[in-house]
Amino acid sequence: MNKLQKVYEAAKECGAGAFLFIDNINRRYLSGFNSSAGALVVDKDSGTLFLDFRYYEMATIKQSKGLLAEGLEVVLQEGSLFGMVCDLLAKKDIKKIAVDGNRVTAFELQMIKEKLGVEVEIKTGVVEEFRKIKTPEELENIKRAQAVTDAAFSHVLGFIREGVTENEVAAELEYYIRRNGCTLAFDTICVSGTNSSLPHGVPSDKKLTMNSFLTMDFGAAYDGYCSDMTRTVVLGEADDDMKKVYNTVLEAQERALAGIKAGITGKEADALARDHINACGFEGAFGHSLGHSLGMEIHEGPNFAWSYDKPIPAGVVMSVEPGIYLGGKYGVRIEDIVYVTENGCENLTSSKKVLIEIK
Ligand SMILES: [Mn+2]
Repeated sequence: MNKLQKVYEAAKECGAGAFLFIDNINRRYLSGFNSSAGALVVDKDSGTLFLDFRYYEMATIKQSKGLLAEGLEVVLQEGSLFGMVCDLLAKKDIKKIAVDGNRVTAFELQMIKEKLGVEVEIKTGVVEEFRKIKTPEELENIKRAQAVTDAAFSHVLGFIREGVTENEVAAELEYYIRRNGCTLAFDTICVSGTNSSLPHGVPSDKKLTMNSFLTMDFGAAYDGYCSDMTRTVVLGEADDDMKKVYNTVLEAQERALAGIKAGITGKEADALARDHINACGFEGAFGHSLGHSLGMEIHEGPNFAWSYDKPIPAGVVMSVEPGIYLGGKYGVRIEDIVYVTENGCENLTSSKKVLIEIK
């Protein structure tokens, strides 16, 4: 059964004749076409993708190359989008539709109900459930994105020096990613010295100073698929306390990487890293969860978190990112992404993790 058929089955389960998608992410995932506007109606026959003039020609070109979902009908939007969806539903005698409640605003839901004049069933998480398990093609896109991310890190090591600002380091990473055929998966985090204790700190005009940490959390996206990576390096030399913090984070990550495989719960995976950090005297300093899934979005489910007590299936891509944050002092985070398999996990990140001191 293909993606569209699976979505129709979910609609049928609640007595609906079609599933309507107006959000960009799930519409792209199901149709294979990326646009900032449009509607996808999935019914028993297949899918109908309504696109306006800005996207229609591009979609027909992609379809002629076999790059869109099989059996998809691409229709040029003339007049109102909801008016055209309404006509299609009437033509197919569909009186009830399903809509993803997580993916429409309250206003859009009101419009859908008013303009389409059909019964609306709110379903959530149907497509997100399919998206958890990556196909070989999706995994390949993530690997390509991560390869560019790793290369950006190697590149930026030659750029980091005393007096350069956090903003300049972030820009250098982002420029490299763009020049190498990718877009940004999320806003780059680049924090130095005392700012590095802020897990999601924003880069500033602060100049890098000697003998302090610099944490960079960044990622490229290739053909809509995200990568994610964090490295903390030292400009100059690390003192013994800094080395202890760094090595504790690294050991915690290695323990987690060694234990992750299909069937482990999110809570168990999180504990592999957290217990070590706590045992080394840093209780309370690892203030976020171990990791998240990623794909078309940078944060997807499932999670490696104390609050996620369900088993992690094979076929998901997850981040593994322990950290220690000492407020007012500094912080360290090390993040790789892995593909979870039956017997373990494949690390998709290739950058080395031994503490780098840039002299
Ligand atoms: Mn992450």
